[in-house]
Amino acid sequence: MDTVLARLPRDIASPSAGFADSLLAGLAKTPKEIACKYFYDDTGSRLFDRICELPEYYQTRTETLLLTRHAREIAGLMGEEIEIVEFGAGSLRKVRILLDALRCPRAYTPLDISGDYLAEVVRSLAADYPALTLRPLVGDFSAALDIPVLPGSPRRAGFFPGSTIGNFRPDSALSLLRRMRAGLNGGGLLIGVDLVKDPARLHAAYNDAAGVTALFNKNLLARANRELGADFDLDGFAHYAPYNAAAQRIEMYLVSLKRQRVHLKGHPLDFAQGEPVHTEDSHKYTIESFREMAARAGFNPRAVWTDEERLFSIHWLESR
Ligand code: AVI
Repeated sequence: MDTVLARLPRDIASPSAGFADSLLAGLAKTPKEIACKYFYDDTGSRLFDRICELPEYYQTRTETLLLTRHAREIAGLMGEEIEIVEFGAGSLRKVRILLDALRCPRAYTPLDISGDYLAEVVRSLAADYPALTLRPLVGDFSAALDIPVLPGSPRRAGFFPGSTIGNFRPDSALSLLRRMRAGLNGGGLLIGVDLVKDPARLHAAYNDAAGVTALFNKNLLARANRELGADFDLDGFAHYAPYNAAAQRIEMYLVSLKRQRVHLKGHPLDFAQGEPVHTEDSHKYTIESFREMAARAGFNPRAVWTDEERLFSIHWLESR
């Protein structure tokens, strides 16, 4: 089956145009920054899939275990004849656990920023679930959530796994949850949230021995070279990912190893030796602090599942 990819109505601009403008604006700031949503071109999405399989990256394994363990209970809470809307869908692996447990889901709407990657993974899902209505949407779910309603207006259930909520600052996470609630038209949200834990464990997860996270981080620069003709020297920057215990988040940076000038779309960009470029935050929550934020966003936290080591949590939030 050939699946047609539609774009979210408010996200029709070329992703590369957005990348160039955002990069120039972010690198003109002090301190410099690059928005983390630009990690996910085709190469970055594949690198992220490799991160999910790393021994140090406990998140994916633990969330998959929790989904598998509690799939029937989750399916019961979600109900029948629903449309699953997945935000930042990625590899579409985890949703298969839900699809297998749900009785007669009406449709599945995965949203992702990486169109090429989405097209590929949707093709293989369509082959495995031939009876399911699939409606892939390309777009930035953090900016636009006006998802067109399907014929018959099936009840929606949101799915936001992977603790991607942690990549938003708490105030932005709160407004994103509010927008999701509005976009779900009264339906609930199943969301994965990484938990506060031993800093050494967190540090290892973002500083893996095989160096895949470093490649993922540097892909921002490689992508600028590929797509925008920039001349970043990838060996001139180092991956740096400390845990900020006071803010309960991993912070990711690319640190310039020397004084250097880079060219981007005719603009010279200067980096001092040791200058950091902030590329990502990954906030960690306690079960209680996340439930409190969800309640402030207008959800009723109805159920939560966690593992024996309390590494990761999955929450079912009902719309109030
Ligand atoms: C997608 N997101 C939840 C990942 C995280 O853990 O914050 C992105 C990531 N960054 C480095 N490793 C993984």
